[in-house]
Amino acid sequence: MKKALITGITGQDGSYLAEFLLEKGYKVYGLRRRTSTPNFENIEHIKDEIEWLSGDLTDLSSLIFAVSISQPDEVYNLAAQSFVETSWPQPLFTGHATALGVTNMLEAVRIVKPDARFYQASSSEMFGKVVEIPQKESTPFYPRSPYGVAKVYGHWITVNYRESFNMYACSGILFNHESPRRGLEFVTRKVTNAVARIKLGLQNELRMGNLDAKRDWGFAGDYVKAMWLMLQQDQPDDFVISTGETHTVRELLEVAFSYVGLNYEDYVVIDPKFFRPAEVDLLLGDCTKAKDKLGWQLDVGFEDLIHMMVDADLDRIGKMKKQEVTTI
Ligand code: NAP
Ligand code: F7E
Repeated sequence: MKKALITGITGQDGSYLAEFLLEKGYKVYGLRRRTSTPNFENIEHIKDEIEWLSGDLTDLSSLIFAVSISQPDEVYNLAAQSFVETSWPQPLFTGHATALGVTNMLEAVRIVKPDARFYQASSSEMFGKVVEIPQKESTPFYPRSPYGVAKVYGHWITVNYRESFNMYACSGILFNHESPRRGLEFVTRKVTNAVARIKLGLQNELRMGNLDAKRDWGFAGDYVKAMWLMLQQDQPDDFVISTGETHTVRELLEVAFSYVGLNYEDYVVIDPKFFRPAEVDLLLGDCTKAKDKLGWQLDVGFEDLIHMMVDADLDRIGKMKKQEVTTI
């Protein structure tokens, strides 16, 4: 039985990856930081199948302990301060967790289990103010936020450990990927949650930032398969994972609102509060290398993804509303 250690297992990607690996027969260890209230929402359904370890990316001792206990064949480093907007008011925490946290995890693996295969969750945010369209593995980085800068460090330290210590370490440069388990502050989920609330009569406006930003949005369930594939190759390497399509935030609004028979222009209010100090205007990935070398392909397209998320939010909020009515 293969053993995998996942950091960031309570997040969107961690929960899909844990499901995927359990289905493949892996023993899954999940590193989880202590929180004052439980945050198992994404992982509740498989919570009892996971071996839980307590730790934090900023605490090397906890990572050494986690690798010693789990003796993993594969390590998926998904934990990070992952919300771009928060990286401006919290640049130092973002740097500690999202940048130096990667070195901590690599050190724990190098010291305790150097033959473990290592996946680093790198990001299309590294391309930032893009110097080439579409972006591929060889495109130079130009990050535009403390988050993007931290991810560039995480990417290069992963490459460096591969080259310095001959470790099997891969960096997956993933473009935006979404799902019903996406955090509520990210734009897709903010929109689908608001659409459901407006449809159910719980909200009547939606305050948004830059509607002209363009993103290459895919489904998280498809993307975690690529992470696993990267660790099954003969040689470690870095790969871009994307859909090869880009859409504006405005198109996202159109797709989500029209799905429930509404016009977004009747509800959306532009609020300067949601504009960023420096924006990433356009992301569009070229994942030819992943398709050719990994045989990776995606199943869910943009419109189906947004419809799936609206349906999930309608269902979740509808049930909560019903519960409230019956308890009153
Ligand atoms: P997410 O939902 O925000 O999950 C982040 C996870 O990291 C959570 O489990 C969180 O724990 C954990 N975490 C945060 N700080 C930590 C720390 N100091 N020590 C230990 N755990 C910590 O993110 P996601 O969307 O699943 O993304 C997974 C990874 O891929 C992240 O590294 C992200 O930056 C990267 N990425 C994401 C995308 C995307 O579009 N989703 C694209 C490219 C790269 P709590 O539950 O306690 O908060
Ligand atoms: O913003 C614009 C915003 O917060 C997307 C993370 O997973 O993907 C994600 O980062 C775009 C930006 O994601 C609102 O200005 C407009 O241009 O959903 P987001 P992100 O910043 O692209 C990358 C690949 C990661 O690695 C990150 O971890 O949407 N936008 N109005 C808005 N964004 C938000 N959040 N809220 C708005 O009201």
